[in-house]
Amino acid sequence: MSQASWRLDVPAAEEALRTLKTARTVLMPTHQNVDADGLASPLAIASALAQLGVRAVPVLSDGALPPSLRFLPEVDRVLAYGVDPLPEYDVLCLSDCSDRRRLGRFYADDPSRVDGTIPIVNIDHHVTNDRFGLVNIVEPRAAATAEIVAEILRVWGTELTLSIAQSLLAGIYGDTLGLRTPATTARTMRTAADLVDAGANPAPIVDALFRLKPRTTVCLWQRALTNVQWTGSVIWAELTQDILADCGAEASEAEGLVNFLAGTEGSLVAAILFSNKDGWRVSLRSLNEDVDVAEIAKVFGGGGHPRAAGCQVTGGEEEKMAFLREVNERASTSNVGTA
Ligand SMILES: [Mn+2]
Repeated sequence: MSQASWRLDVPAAEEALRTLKTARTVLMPTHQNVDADGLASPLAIASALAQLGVRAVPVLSDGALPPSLRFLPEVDRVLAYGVDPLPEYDVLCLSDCSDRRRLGRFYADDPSRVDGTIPIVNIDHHVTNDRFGLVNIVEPRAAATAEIVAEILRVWGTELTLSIAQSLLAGIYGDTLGLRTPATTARTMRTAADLVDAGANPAPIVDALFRLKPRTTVCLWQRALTNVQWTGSVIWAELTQDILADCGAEASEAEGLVNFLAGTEGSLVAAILFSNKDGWRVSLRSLNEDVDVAEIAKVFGGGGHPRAAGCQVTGGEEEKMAFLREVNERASTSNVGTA
């Protein structure tokens, strides 16, 4: 299905650069549970700003670098929140962050950090983005924030170095699962091809993001798959802190699992429920065009994309089952005669 192409808001891209250039230091906190797009985008922007003599520092809001993202170029320049001291900063640039609460502990420890007192440049492709920035470049039709960043850097006149090209391609591949998702357009592919022309190499990206996995991930999948359950058309599995600890695994290692479950015949939605102290953090996926999991997640205070979203369920077993029943109901009623 071809989609109407989007057009970069060029004046906003120029205004973003003007704002970023006023900074002595730009801080770039990532969203929590950072993924390839969420980290590669700020890395590419930081490199582009370095060409202009502007210091920009990406910060992992969760305080840790997911092992699968260690391959990203110049990842050594990334700080870990709560581990490394934060530099003084006078402009914030958030990329791939649909709302400020997604900044995890960086937000929770002090919400006034992102109340607008320090100007925010907001670059994102989530349809649920609430345009919280002083400058907002939000394009939901882009398959990845990195796809938008590639356009922005063109406007900025950035030299497309090997590491910038590799970062941006990693961001695009990450969100499109290697140019395979419905959000992937001809334009996405052309941008990817331009990046390959600039020297980016897809092979190590595909290996790092989709093939290589630690043993802990196999342990996690093994434990999760023995506990797969159905609530109507919702296929789901719960991962407790105990399971994560037994396997020595991180929650981020279950991302592939929820995508795997989403391809199960007869399912409309796949969910992984990660238990936490308040209840569960839920990751939702659907392959069905008629089911918008971002809309479903929104009902529970979450957000994301039509095919991939997340939210928090607060409470106990009763609230958990009520949540799953409601997801099933919303998925089933939004859908006419499928699966
Ligand atoms: Mn993204």
